[in-house]
Amino acid sequence: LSVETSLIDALRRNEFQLHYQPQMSADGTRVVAVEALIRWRRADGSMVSPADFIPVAEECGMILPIGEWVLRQALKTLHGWRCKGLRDIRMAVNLSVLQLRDVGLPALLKRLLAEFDIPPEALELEVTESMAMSDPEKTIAILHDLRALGVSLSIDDFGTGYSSLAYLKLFPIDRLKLDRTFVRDIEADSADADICTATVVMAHSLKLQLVAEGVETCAQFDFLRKLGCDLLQGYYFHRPLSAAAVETLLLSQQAQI
Ligand code: G
Ligand code: G
Ligand code: MN
Ligand code: NA
Repeated sequence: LSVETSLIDALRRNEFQLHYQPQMSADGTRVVAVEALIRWRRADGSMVSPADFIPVAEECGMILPIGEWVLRQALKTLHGWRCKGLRDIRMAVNLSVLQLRDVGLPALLKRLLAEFDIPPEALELEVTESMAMSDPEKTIAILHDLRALGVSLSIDDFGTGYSSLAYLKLFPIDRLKLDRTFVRDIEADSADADICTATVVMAHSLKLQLVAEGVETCAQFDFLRKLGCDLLQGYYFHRPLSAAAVETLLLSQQAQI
């Protein structure tokens, strides 16, 4: 059986799930956003990593229906939280390059935002640096169309692709997500620490927020907090969680105010 067939079956049998990883405020105390991350739990209980099946889904075209499922599920979850009074949370969703280039994307987003009564700014779309830079002129036009809907935009895995700063400054985006490979060795590798520092300065001079990814230790958190990172994401704070676990977290956070 081809993987394509099993991806079609997986969608039909509801084998995909979303987990949500919190993004913390600069001081590390509050959850201000979550990133939706897809999981495939097969009928036999085994888990398949998106790193393995997303590239296959991109090749066989299944990424469009899967990507639509992700957007719908993420907004449905957000709607559920908002109905419980948890209205200050942003939902970030990863886009594949085929979704980004799909002419139907703005209409799909508009429809889903209306269906779940979500203010557009509560949705953030993550586009990787390599996707964005593979055809930057086209990306600028598409990002402007998405921006016109009012959604937030971020560049994911920043620092790992071939970036053109000339184009970066033309992208109508809200934030950069510094790739976790730079965060990982902050303590051991002074070049990586310097890259983190320079990227925060650059992001801020472009009026962008900087999200540090892959924060795993207190020392990394301290370093990044002192740099003035705007948002922090990583296992040190939270792993990707179920919707129910995030809800509990948000409710307890709200009770503290
Ligand atoms: O969550 P995890 O580390 O297993 O994710 C592995 C990779 O899969 C990451 O690069 C992540 O961006 C990507 N990924 C996770 N969920 C989605 C999704 O819903 N859509 C797309 N296109 N990529 C995703
Ligand atoms: O490419 P993208 O940034 O979308 O991928 C997010 C992936 O990073 C998810 O699969 C998530 O599980 C993983 N991730 C999140 N936080 C950490 C972390 O602190 N350390 C590591 N190694 N991976 C992380
Ligand atoms: Mn991401
Ligand atoms: Na990333």
